[in-house]
Amino acid sequence: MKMNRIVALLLLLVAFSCKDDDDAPAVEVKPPRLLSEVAVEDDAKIKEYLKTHFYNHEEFANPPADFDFKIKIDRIAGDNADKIPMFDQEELKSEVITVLSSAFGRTDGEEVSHTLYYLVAREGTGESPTIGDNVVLQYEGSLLDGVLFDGWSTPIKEYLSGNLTRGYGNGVKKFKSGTGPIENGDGTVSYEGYGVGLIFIPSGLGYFDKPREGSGIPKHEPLIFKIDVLAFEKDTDFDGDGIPSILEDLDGDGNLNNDNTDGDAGANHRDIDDDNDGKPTRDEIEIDDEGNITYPDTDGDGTPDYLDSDS
Ligand SMILES: [Ca+2]
Ligand SMILES: [Ca+2]
Ligand SMILES: [Ca+2]
Ligand SMILES: [Ca+2]
Repeated sequence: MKMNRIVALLLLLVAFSCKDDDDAPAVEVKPPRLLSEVAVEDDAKIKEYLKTHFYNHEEFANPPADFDFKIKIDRIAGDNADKIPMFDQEELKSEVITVLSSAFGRTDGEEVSHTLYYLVAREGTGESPTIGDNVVLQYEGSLLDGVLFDGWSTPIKEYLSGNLTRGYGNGVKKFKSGTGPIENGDGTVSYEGYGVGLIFIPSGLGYFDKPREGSGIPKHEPLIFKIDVLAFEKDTDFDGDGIPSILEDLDGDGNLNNDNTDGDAGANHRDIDDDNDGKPTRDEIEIDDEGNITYPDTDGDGTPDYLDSDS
């Protein structure tokens, strides 16, 4: 509201000052920045960061007896001038992920490759979750300038294809969990041997130009997460329709939110009637005593019943 008034006032002032001047430039309205343009910029920012900062690699390589397995990052300078930049550590890895600008409400049809960087400081002793799993973790999110915007220092459960950024979910699934929860006898639990690391997210795999209000995240800003991947629920079935979420990624592109058979409000992993024929998915599949799922195709047209609205 306040903003609108200020804008209105500014427009009025501009209109006023241009009144008697035919040569004055028209009010400039900036077009929204292109995903492709910001992607290049973000990648350069992240690389620059990785080349000018180091983490406590030595402690992870040879853990002191009392080491807490927390990542510490600092700039390469002064006493630390001889440290190895994260960019040159072999535990830094990356993955290219394609983002459609339509994911941010754009209509320009852009399809832009983004590089997600992640650094595995400690390999977990367990398995890796999929992008369709509930994961128990701890994290700390910051901007490249070190300003913290979010964090959770006790175990929290998150659904990797839920209301999270693609960069975050795709980063977390690169890590392995540990063992636990282990009861400490005083009402608390702990985990051992869990994966620890960093995720570097370009804004196109983050919030791009739509960070939540009050989140402290500016538009078009890369994000860094320190994460501890403690545990996960293997084959999480988020909507409880009998099919593990990861198996609802029908096109197999690692994005569960773009598979929506009936075109309603819910992608299949969060829809209990995937073909909207009134019969719950759970009643259109068969699950045996060992948990094996079969997908009947009654009319034999190649589309299983649960995805076939006319059978
Ligand atoms: Ca499901
Ligand atoms: Ca998909
Ligand atoms: Ca649906
Ligand atoms: Ca159905």
